[in-house]
Amino acid sequence: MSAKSARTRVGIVGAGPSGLMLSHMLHLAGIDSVVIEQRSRAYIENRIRAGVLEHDVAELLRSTGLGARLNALGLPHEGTQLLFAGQPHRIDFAALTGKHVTVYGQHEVVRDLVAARLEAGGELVFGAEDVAVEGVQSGSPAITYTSAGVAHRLDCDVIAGCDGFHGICRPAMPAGHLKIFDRIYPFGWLGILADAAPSAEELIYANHENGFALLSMRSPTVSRMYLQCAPDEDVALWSDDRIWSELEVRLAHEGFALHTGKITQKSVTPMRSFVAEPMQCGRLFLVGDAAHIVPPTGAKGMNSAIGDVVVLSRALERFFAGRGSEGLEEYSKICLRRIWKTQRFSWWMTTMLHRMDHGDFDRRVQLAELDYVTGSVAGSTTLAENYVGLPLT
Ligand code: FAS
Ligand code: PHB
Repeated sequence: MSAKSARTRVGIVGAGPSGLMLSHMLHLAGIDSVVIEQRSRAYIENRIRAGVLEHDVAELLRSTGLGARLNALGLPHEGTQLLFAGQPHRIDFAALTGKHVTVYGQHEVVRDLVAARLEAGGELVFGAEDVAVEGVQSGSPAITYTSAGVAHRLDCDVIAGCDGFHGICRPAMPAGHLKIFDRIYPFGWLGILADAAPSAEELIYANHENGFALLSMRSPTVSRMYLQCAPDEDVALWSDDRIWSELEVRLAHEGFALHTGKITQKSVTPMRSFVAEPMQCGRLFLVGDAAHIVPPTGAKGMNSAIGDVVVLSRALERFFAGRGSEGLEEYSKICLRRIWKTQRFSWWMTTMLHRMDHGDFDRRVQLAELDYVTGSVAGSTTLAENYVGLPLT
């Protein structure tokens, strides 16, 4: 039986922050798109991942009509604490940059985007199977997929590969087209979600002899915390008690008391830095994790995905308005300039804060770097301006 066919300007593979935000920005520009997602709506709206929005990303969500829940539930943070040698040191984002970040879970951003797209009559296909792209080097690419047992073909002018690190779009590029830059770290993060009031007002990044720890949060009653562990750590070996007692050790400092509670989620995330260049091939454009991955220490994953969306949506707006294809031709070059800066910052935060087992000399240098960064206005400013986010445009 032949496939059901349809046509759209921009076919989008993946309904994570990249795909949904791109579809939202295109809609605001009057450009139609269809989002093809393999998972269910419930799955993507409950997938716990990133937690911090850069200043300009939060402003972009507000300026594109997505500020209601963000303003109600988001937690503005004007600084963060770096804890090392048992002493906390505050980096004052507001004083150093005039900007702040907002703690607001990625799953909340996804919920807001799904609601906005459905309210605007956007076409989101959930539960798609056998998704494939074809003709990306022709002027008429297409996405094929099966939905509810029916074969579909979506003819597009452009395809956006927003399907994450394990998606099908990056592998659909011709052999030899991509140059891959990859670094795999010898550790991962054991992350928990707990019904426990955050034990501090702001995030605490701790460099401890036992390993890195991060105190984060999702709301006044939900904590999000992480422990450095082996990249292939068996989460079953970590009882709730063991997790709380290790967090207590790594976060210990004068006046600090760890609030514990019911752990509702535990998972281990491996750490890697990854970039695929170029981020485009013909009419296929890679966005977000489909093109690049960072260790989450700098809270850049979702934020850099949104950065790509801003560049691509503006280039597509010019292209479909008949104002030329330069923006599309320059897409990868423009994105990679900002991406490599977020890669550097994420690598820097990761190597400065994690136990690296590179010997005593390197350990002393690591502590000296933390001492310098937290004791120098120049050092603190470089961390602050990268953390709150480099300009989106
Ligand atoms: P995503 O991976 O979010 O979305 C891709 C979408 O494409 C998914 O919904 C997927 O189901 C879909 N898809 C994949 N293959 C498909 C196919 N063949 N057909 C159709 N759909 C397909 N970042 C932080 O800043 N802080 C964190 O703490 C943090 N923790 C993370 C933990 C984990 C386990 C992971 C994997 C990532 C984490 N990240 C974190 C990074 C994360 O937030 C990403 O940067 C962000 O999700 C990027 O968004 P997208 O590019 O939309 O990719
Ligand atoms: C989170 O809250 O999930 C989070 C916060 C900051 C990070 C990484 C993760 O650097």
